[in-house]
Amino acid sequence: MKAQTAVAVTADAVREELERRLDAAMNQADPYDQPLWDAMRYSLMAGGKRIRPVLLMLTGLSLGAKAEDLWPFAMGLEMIHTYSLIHDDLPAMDNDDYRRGRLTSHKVFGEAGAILAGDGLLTLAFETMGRGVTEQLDRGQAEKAARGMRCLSYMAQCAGCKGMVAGQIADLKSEGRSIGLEELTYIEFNKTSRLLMAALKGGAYLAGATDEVLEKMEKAGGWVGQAFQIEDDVLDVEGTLEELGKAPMSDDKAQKATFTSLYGLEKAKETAAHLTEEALQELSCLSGEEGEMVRTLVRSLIGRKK
Ligand code: GRG
Repeated sequence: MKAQTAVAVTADAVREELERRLDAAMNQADPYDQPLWDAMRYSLMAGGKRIRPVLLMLTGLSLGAKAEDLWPFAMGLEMIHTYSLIHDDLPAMDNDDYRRGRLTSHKVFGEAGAILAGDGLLTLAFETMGRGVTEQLDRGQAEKAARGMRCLSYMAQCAGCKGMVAGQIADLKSEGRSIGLEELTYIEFNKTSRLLMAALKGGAYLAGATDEVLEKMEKAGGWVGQAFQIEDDVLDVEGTLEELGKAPMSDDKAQKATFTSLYGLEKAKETAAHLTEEALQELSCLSGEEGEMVRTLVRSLIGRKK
């Protein structure tokens, strides 16, 4: 992919380049830690949709950032997302056997192997982003480094105990109980929206966007995440193991309340479409072909097959 030219990149080109960079990042093993890297690579390179890093790249480019300043954060975000999937699948959490069309990490590498693969990816994510910032400092790019630090700190907030981890504990504690819309919204906002907010607002931070744009990206990430989660719930009911790459009806099995179990499939689909429209309004401030690609990608999440 070209670093940045007058010609807009495509989402597929971003995805391809991301695969190449993630693959290269997995080649750091020493003889004694090879099993750790094997487990990290197994999950990271298993062909996820890469929605979050692609959104971060396209949002940042649309707002004027250079690709070279965005890559460490796009890679970091996908590493964080993959760690969360590995840990979510563990016997102590959702106890799932399939993910991304393969056996889950703990099925192949054992529980300790899967826990450490997740830990390795989470910490490598912050090492990668931190290295991006220090390289900017070494080049004397203090303003860019300040943007990078704002983005890094926001990523930690979205992923951690004020975001996805908080959503995960609330989710686990909700199992087997009947919960209302307020609690469900808290869970889904934190478990799912936070990393989409990290993608959209993260890209905007790196581009040095105004407070007004940052706020729009945060709101859009919230709406996209909630729509994405509702679609995930719909797929859990309507999809197959082959289509999803993971077992369907997992929420039912875990006795988890979802938007579909509370309101039914039709209302769920309608709500996801409405939330997507709300997001698209906020995203209308993104200019150029990359901005259009962000909106196209967000639209495509509705009615997806996996
Ligand atoms: C373990 C701290 C911790 C958090 C886990 C990611 C997660 C939180 C739970 C997974 C279960 C779930 C339904 C999460 C909602 C977000 C979601 C739909 C994740 C799957 O994301 P995709 O569809 O996956 O982008 P791919 O494989 O395409 O990357």
